Amino acid sequence: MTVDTSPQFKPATAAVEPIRLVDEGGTLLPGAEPALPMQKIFEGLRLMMFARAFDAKCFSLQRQGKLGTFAPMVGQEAASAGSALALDKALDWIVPQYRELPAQLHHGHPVELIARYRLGHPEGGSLPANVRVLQYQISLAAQLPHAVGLAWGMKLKGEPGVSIAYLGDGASSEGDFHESCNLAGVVKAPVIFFIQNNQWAISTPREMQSRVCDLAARAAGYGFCGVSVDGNDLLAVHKVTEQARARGLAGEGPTLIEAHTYRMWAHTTADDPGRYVDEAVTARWAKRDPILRVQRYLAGLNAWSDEQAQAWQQDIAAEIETIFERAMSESSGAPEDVFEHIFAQRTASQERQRRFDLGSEG
Ligand SMILES: Cc1ncc(C[n+]2csc(CCOP(=O)(O)OP(=O)(O)O)c2C)c(N)n1
Ligand SMILES: [Mg+2]
Repeated sequence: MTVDTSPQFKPATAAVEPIRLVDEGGTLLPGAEPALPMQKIFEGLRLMMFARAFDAKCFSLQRQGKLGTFAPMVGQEAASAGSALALDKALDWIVPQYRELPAQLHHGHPVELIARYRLGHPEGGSLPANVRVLQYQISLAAQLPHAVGLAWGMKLKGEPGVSIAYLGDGASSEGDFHESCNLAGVVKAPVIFFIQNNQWAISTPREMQSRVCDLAARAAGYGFCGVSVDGNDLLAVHKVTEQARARGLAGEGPTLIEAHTYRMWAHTTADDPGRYVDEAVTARWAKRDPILRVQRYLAGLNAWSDEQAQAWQQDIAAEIETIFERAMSESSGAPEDVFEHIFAQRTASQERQRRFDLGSEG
């Protein structure tokens, strides 16, 4: 039997070049029009530099045994910061996975609480009521139905806002992702699914995640737009997210953004990427560093210098030292405190566990 090649048998789409405005050397590409004013570019740069230094500090503390396991986002700063810059803190919701430090900070998640969360202080799990950020989601893709619900709710109430749900390339293989996309498409929820394709799901590479040429192509299966962007280009990420937001507000429903980026460090502090990552690939991505790219772009406009970079770094380091000094001088609470934050009324089983924890039951 011959293979039917008629157009009704739709072929898989071919990969498209991700949208990019600024190249690796910091040069604006011909015809590219950045939509970010200078003051916002500086804001984005500061956010990215701060987040990288914050992760470096946490990494050092973790290695000293003073801080728990965490997922560094080094290398992915532009994807996170660029998207957050396109949002409105008062109207939009951020629904993170666990690698969105710059976006959380920009949207008003207090840095003091993030430090406490990483140090294991129970109070780090709280958020001020007016901050439109949900807590971290470790269970992959479980945040996505919530993001759709938030967006659909805003639409039903006639509120002018969108929700943006971050997820990884690995999380895009979960059932929750597909169910969320389907429902969001059907009800035209103003939600942005933002895939941070950092090429890895722990040690599973992107190629093992899906046969589609690019993850953005999946949107077509749910009846909405998908777009690929250079995730290490702050200006491009901002631009596509701004577009996605505008589409949502205009009643066009969801958008799927795939930001091509790279996880430069370990999956978490408990991982050893040396066992599965090719150093040559990491070195190639290092040349596409998102922070250097913005700095080079600004330097090309005579708006940035090495001295300025040094001054900012010192300033940021001092700020981070103060945050951790203060947080580490506080009590992180007693181990049994965890039982205070589950149910209003402890169950018999929790009560038994608590007594065991206190050493009064063997
Ligand atoms: C439902 C579920 N299955 C498995 C895991 C274990 N796990 C934690 S992170 C991770 C990889 C996630 O990869 P990706 O979504 O690409 O995000 P990244 O860590 O690369 O940012 C896995 C499999 C989990 N947390 N939740
Ligand atoms: Mg990943």
